[in-house]
Amino acid sequence: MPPSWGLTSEGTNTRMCRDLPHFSHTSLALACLSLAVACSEKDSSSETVAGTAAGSQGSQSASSTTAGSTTTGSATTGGPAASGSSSSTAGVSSTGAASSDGTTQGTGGASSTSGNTTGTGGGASTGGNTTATSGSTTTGGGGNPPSDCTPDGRAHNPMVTQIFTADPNAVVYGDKVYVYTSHDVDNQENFDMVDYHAFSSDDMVNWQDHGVIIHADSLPWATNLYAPGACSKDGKYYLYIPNSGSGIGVAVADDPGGPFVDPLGVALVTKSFPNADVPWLFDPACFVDDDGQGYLYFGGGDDGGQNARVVRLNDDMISLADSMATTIPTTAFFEASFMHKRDGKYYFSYSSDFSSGHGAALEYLMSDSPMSGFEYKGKLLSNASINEGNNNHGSIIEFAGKSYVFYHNRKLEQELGVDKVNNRSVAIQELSYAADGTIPTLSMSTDDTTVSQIKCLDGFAEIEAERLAQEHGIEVEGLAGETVRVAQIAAGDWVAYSQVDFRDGATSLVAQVASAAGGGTIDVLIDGCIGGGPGTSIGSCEVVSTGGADTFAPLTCTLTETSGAHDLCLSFSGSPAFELDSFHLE
Ligand code: FUB
Repeated sequence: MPPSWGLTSEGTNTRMCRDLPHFSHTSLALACLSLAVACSEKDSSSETVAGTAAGSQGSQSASSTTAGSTTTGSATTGGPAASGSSSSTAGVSSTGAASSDGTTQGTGGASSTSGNTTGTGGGASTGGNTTATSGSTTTGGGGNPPSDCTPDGRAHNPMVTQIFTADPNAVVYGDKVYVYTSHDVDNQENFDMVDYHAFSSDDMVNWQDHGVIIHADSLPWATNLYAPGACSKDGKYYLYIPNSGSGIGVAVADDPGGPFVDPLGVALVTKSFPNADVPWLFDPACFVDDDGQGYLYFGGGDDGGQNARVVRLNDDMISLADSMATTIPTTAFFEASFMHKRDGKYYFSYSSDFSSGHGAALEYLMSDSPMSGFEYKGKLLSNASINEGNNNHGSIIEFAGKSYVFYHNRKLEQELGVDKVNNRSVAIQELSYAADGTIPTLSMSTDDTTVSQIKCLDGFAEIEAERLAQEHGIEVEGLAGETVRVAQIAAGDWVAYSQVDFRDGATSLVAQVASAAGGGTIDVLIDGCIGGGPGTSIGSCEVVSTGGADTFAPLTCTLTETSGAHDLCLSFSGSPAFELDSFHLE
């Protein structure tokens, strides 16, 4: 990714296939996939089946000032801070299990509930493994009650720009949508992915990046992490993980935002499992039916549509209940299995092959049963030139009364001039159903904005800085469950949040920043700033030292009093030398 968009080159990712040539059209791309699979497969003899853009805003508002933001003695948690990412959030304490960053699962003792008392140090959080807790469980804010806020926001296409994302597996957990994605490595020629990110939202526009939720380094049986599949059962969250096209394993988490851990240490499904010897043993999709029965769908390969498989899972979700996989006969099946259920009907969707009339569309079957009796119904999403005649991968959810399809496109890489067909990005569109339950074919959109925002983002609750509607130039760094934060901030970069509720009036923005020596300015802008427009400045503050590059402390920016719903941007200027964890309004 060009530096202007700030993606770093993740140095450790490419293990194999580095030297494969660049494939730029369909047939060669298919060859590429096969080669990538072949050359990244691990020694099959060791297989084990377990258990049977824009420039500086230049809005130098003179209106406000920095606040103290000292950090010493601030309440930090213990617990190992892995990966050198910063350790703790000063003053925002939470206890309990390492909830994923920003999901309000930690119960937390003295967690900041007033929303305006962050950074007071004192009551250090407890909790052995509660590193960081950037997700400070601030709920509700001090000051005035939430307004009757009607958002006027639209999801962006693609929905994430800080990294390339692909193969979205969207799932609704509680009142949030979680999207588990492959992470395309910058400039990858093939499929060199080695970790996964999860993104969550309760409004479909502001998407929280939960950081790296699992990495191939923790999976002894896997090298390249292709499309993941996610589902939940009995309070645990499962991620089914393919090792390119050679096998599927599983990881488990207590929080949907991770971190995920492999309980087996070996693949769950390999080609030695009866009837699982498909050309590409990958693209798992898990589905838990209303009766609690879990199913794992998978498969891929271009030979007559007979490579889709399903196998039942045991209650533990980490072992197989069937003695052999069942074939799901399809039309033009290629890859990207997905299962969802609506009004008692089972929908098995997939990406079709490149034969005439198909062309990597998302197509689907319907049945009254999860394992058999499927009828081909046609395309639900046609592919488009934005995908350069290359692969597609989708998932479908029902959320807050609407239906959505998630898929990937090549819009961002084309805008960036990256010219790699395998730097993909996830997009969202609304889906509709006919009265008989079939899905009218949708055209893939290239619009900059797609679905409507469902609700406002409460500015008086702590907002993770990486809960982004859009960004320019920054990176999101950190491991799930630790301090995931906005990092590598340079002058001209910005982060944007859609339709933030300022309630009856906010007069300051309190940001959790970490800076060794200080440096840089945060300009607070509203309206017209998403996408890099100038917006309207309502305040700014200079970043001072917090006592350490990993020491987060509150920095208060005084604002021109502002109320109601506004797009909110934090634009960085000067010589930024800080990272940003979260913020709230007061
Ligand atoms: O991302 C790698 C592979 O590309 C996936 O496993 C396929 O579904 C295709 O999207």
